[in-house]
Amino acid sequence: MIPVQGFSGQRVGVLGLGRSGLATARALTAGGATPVVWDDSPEARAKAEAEGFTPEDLRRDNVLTTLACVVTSPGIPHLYPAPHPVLLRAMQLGVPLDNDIGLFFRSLGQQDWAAYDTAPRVVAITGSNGKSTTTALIAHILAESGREVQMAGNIGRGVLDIDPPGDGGVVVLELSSYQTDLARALTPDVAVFTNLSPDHLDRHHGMGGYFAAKRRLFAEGGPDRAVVGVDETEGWFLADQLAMGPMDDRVIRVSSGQKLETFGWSVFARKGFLSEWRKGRQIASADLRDIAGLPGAHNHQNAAAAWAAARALGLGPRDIEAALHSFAGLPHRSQLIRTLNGVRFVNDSKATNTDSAAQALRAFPRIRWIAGGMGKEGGISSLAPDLGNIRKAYLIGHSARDFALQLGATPQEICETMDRAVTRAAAEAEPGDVVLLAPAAASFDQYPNFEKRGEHFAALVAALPDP
Ligand code: UMA
Repeated sequence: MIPVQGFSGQRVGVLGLGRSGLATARALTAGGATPVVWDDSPEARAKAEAEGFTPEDLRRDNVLTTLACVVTSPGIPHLYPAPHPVLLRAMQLGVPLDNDIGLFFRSLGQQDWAAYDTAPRVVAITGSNGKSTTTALIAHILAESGREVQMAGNIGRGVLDIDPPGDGGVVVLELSSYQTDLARALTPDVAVFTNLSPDHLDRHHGMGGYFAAKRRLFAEGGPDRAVVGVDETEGWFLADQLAMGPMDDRVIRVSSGQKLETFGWSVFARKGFLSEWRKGRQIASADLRDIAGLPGAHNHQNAAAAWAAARALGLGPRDIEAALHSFAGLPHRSQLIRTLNGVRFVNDSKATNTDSAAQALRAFPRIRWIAGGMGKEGGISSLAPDLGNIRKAYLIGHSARDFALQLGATPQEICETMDRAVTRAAAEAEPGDVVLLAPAAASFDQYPNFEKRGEHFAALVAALPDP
């Protein structure tokens, strides 16, 4: 755990007692502060009490006015669509708001760093898509190169929960817009912006607010190096704002699809090949086409961003390339489960909407597509341009019949259940085919969440008889 500095002997409010809130309460205690905890859910309060924390009702002014700061959780709105009443009242009383990310950055530096040969460094990754894969890939590359590395943030572990990093250690943080929007300190050594597409717009009052929240990662203190995906206008703008000119190599521009040869530093992937350019010359390249854990152009964008971040940390191209090959991918995201008789079985259960299903459909040839579940508004009509690689669709769940109608001439079969879909797809697949679970729908009609859906698919595939 990272003991929180700067609040010793003071009372600090903690609103929300999930993963980030509980880690914050523990870290405040370790730093000598008194966490004053609250959650709107009685169950969450009971869990905190069982851990020895004493809930106090933060809705009361006479509690709020005793606090040096209120630390809130990312899932609790502080502005839009409406501020949580505790946060609004804290603002009206002039009590500063912060989150665990802000506390982390102000508390990370320790006395004993003076004795280290290499001070610990922090890489922070934000963006709409590919954050988790890019984060996990950077951590994997560092670990394969023998570096001490820890991963936290939106990827599932509260940032204050990690161990104090050792000599030369690297902390890799995935940060959501909820987290970057509020943190009072944001000082990574390397910051990565993957890409931008509409998401969480209700929390940010539209696209402008969403981009502004992400941009804060590059503004509050400024990273030494910025890795910026420039496949959208917002990325071009951010890179332009950060650099003194095109040859300023503090900014590493990254793309999937565009050639970027005229900048101080750039990394781009085109047609399956990654190139790194510096000051007008190509200095490294890698063939990404056969990397099983990183299929498709969207993963090549992730690979380019991770490559750039690892280079910014001083790693060599050959070490990075070797590590890309051993990256297994994250569960439920283009995850290769098994190859049987030349047929690949891929779990992309995280593809709960058409945007992410489209990326998966573009990433593979000859697809036997398992899709369906609780479809979103509009069904799969927007996928019409991406159906060309599908040999046949095996449709499951609530939306199976709607999807069937929208598929038109694409061969299809209504299977209802995952069991039947896997059995039918496996029976009909030929060597070179890919049986792809990319549902383009939520899982809630048949599963508690997308993870359980993916696990069920993986279990069924594992149980298919060997030839
Ligand atoms: N709560 C209230 N009042 C409210 C709303 C919530 O008291 O009005 C309480 C809930 O009762 C609950 C707690 O707040 O006890 C939950 O807080 P939270 O939703 O912020 O969840 P945490 O468990 O703290 O997890 C958070 C991130 N969650 C969100 O951003 C929604 C996790 O990201 C993150 O991994 C974790 O901190 C550790 O850093 C998850 C996520 O869904 C994966 N992220 C979103 C995404 O990826 O799209 C942004």
